[in-house]
Amino acid sequence: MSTIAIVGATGAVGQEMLECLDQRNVPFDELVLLASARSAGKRIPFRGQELVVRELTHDAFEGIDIALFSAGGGISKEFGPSAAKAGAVVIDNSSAFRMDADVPLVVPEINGDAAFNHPRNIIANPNCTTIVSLMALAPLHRAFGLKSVIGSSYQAVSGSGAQGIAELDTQAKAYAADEEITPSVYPVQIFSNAIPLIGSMTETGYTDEEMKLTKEGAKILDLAGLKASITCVRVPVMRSHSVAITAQFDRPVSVDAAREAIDAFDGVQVIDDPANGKFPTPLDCTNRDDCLVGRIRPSLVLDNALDLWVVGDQVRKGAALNAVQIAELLIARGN
Ligand code: 2RA
Repeated sequence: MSTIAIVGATGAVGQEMLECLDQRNVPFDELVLLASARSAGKRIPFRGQELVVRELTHDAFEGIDIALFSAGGGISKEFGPSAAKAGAVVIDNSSAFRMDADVPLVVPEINGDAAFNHPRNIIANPNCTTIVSLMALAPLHRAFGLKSVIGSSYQAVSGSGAQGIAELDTQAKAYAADEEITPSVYPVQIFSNAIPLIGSMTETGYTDEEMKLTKEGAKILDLAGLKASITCVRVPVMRSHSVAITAQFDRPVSVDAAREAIDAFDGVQVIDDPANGKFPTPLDCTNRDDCLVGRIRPSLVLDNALDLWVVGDQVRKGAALNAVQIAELLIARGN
């Protein structure tokens, strides 16, 4: 079996990785938790025992078979190559290596086989909004040939990590107490608000977050000509992302055929009877593995196109679960 390390074990995604490893009974010999010197020594309960967090250093990866990274791009860039050199397969949740040609970018249900070709011993976990969007788009692409995507995302504060969750909680309590709300994580108040800017602006007029769906989607679907135009919005939701999508295809598409294609795909379910109050919301998918799709309808604007709504737990399938599923693929094949 394997020795697994989690880098960033005390963060929101790191904690969720522990949950996923436990709940899915992922087989391993030893679990090593690595974090900053500030967190070293912390004791984290796991399967009735307590794991002691070790300090992340360049030589902390001896004997590690799989290193799950979720500590930000800077940490991944600094320590990922050391882990890979020590023989660990790095599964990195940051954007550090996602677009490197020799690093596979993997959603197991979509392009799982790509995980086995990792010449640098590094595998990249896609951006959460990309994962959630593609869990709806991938089955439709296979059935009808995806051509273009136009969308808007409604992204949970968990996308900003534990600090984002704490910010919304603090502001909600301040609002309830009729106290002044002072933004800190975001440029403006997030409670009872929506912020149409996630990440940093690029010369295209889109943010780097918005450009990820185009770039990462094309790589994961192996669809070089994919066009995607999305507006990413931060909303006062705790931990699940939602994406409203208009998707155009090469071939004619029907709502029934789309529902059938999505329902037949692992990791995603259709909840789509809005006339009878059945549609998926961020709360419906929170703490769940599956992404949920609804409001599927013919586009009123484009030919061979559908409008739809997809939700997914940003911390779980959008980050931790996807990374753990990649690790499961490697373990099942003996790394
Ligand atoms: C966000 N997708 O939601 C980005 C990073 N997790 O902030």
